[in-house]
Amino acid sequence: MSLINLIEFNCLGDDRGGLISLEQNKNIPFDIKRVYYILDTKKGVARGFHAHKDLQQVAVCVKGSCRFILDNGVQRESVILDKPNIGLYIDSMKWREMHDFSQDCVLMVIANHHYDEADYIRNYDDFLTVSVK
Ligand code: T46
Repeated sequence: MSLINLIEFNCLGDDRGGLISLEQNKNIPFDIKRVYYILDTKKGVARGFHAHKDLQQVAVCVKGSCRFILDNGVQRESVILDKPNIGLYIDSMKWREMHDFSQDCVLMVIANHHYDEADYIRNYDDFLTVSVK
């Protein structure tokens, strides 16, 4: 089974321009507790390199592009996000890395929990120990 789960959002735009609406438990498959966005990422910088014990997220590249790697400890897959109407669903216990940010990239992430550093697994060997059982 693929690790890459993409959600396509309806485009509600008209001749005035674009509009996309995100709603909890409708096109976002969980209760929304937090939204953050990553922008102005410096050239050549990669981010992520962690997993979450208990966090679901949907990542949307609302402007520009970046490449996600998702890894469950056995499989590793890559996807380019470059459309504001496409969300990448990221389940808990998936190692994630973000690479190849375009200069104009604005990556918005919707999460089902508040920020909690204790939920992060930031060491890949620790991740493998708990994920591959
Ligand atoms: C993820 C990927 C896709 C906060 O204080 N609150 C927040 O909501 C977030 C997301 C981060 N922070 C702090 C924690 C660190 O001191 O901001 C700093 C940078 O966070 P981090 O290095 O974890 O950022 P990324 O880009 O590596 O990862 C982020 C999310 O943290 C993570 O949950 O799945 O984006």
